[in-house]
Amino acid sequence: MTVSRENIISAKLRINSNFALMPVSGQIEIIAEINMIRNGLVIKNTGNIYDVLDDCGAVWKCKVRGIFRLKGLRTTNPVAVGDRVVFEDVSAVSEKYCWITAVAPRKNCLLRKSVNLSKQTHIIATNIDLAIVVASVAEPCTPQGFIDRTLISCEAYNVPAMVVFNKIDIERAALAEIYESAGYKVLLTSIKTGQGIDELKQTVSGKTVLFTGNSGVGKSALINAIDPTLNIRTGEISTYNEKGKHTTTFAQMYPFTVFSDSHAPTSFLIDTPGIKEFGMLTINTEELSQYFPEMERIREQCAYGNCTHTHEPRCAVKQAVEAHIPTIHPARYRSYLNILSGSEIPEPSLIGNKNEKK
Ligand SMILES: Nc1nc2c(ncn2[C@@H]2O[C@H](COP(=O)(O)OP(=O)(O)O)[C@@H](O)[C@H]2O)c(=O)[nH]1
Ligand SMILES: [Mg+2]
Ligand SMILES: [Zn+2]
Repeated sequence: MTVSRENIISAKLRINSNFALMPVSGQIEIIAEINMIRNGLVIKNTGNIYDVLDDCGAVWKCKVRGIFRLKGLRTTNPVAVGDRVVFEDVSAVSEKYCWITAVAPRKNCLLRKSVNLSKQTHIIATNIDLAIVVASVAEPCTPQGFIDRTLISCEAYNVPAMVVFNKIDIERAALAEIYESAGYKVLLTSIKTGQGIDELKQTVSGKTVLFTGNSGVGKSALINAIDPTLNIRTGEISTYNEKGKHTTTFAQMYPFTVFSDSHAPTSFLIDTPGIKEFGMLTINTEELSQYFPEMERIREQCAYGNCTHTHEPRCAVKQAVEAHIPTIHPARYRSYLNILSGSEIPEPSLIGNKNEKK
């Protein structure tokens, strides 16, 4: 086909290699210089660079165009792992990065305090179906208070949570019954013996799952056990460099096909660095027990509507503890009182209050 200068309609848009010189009708060809608009899922975020997985399984390096503002929230990253985004594919004009132009509304998100800027928060991940709080029974032993604070954050941010006690080959999980009686799903695992790994696979199937917990408990090892092809580095305890500052470690999402007869990823596993503290809500005294589901379940039986389950008469929670009714485990009640009374009051934060959503 001969193409003369006159019968080429040249638009002043950019060329996309897939769509340049599309024959339309007769002798006319159009050079359509149009940037492709694509949809994708953010699977990694380092600094201002985002890795976005498109629906065909390709990963694109993106940056954020324009300013995204979340209501009342100052974050170091406007977009985070787990976000569904719209981006402009500018690969045809060989720009290094594509541009994220929109972010879909989130169903939830988890934040932590920014490492560098104390007044800002960092979004760890969004759109989480399940947070797996990984606790280790030994080497290192995860303290109960740490598990409780993490669970409070999950409750407050509307993220369903469960507890996995890992390294069960070293020691028995003494704390497991506490969380079972509180109504959380609990799993005992070991990557050494393989205990609980099949059930863990079933649990994550079809979900976007965030693994959280202190450093060294086996988050990365568990994700590797679910999908051995991932080969995530494990045993990296040093999150501090020689100056005593955190090195930058980020959450990363791994698409994972649980059942090999399907090519599309059925699960998305998010590995996180050891997060000491989530950016917490301003939780006042009356509110705290809302984030202990076992207390929340019976609070209507307390004589006072705003019962803090401490000094009030005819308090169903205290009565349950005193009567050794297993629904309120004394260890959880003690933890509740510790958090209420002082140093353990969570840090103020700016988003995700359960009440605002209702
Ligand atoms: N004995 C034992 N060691 C484990 C188990 N899971 C992980 N580890 C070890 O614990 C160390 C830390 O694991 P890693 O996955 O890096 O922890 P992370 O910091 O939570 O990601 C590694 O040396 C693992 O081999 C387990 O079930 N049993
Ligand atoms: Mg790790
Ligand atoms: Zn009460």
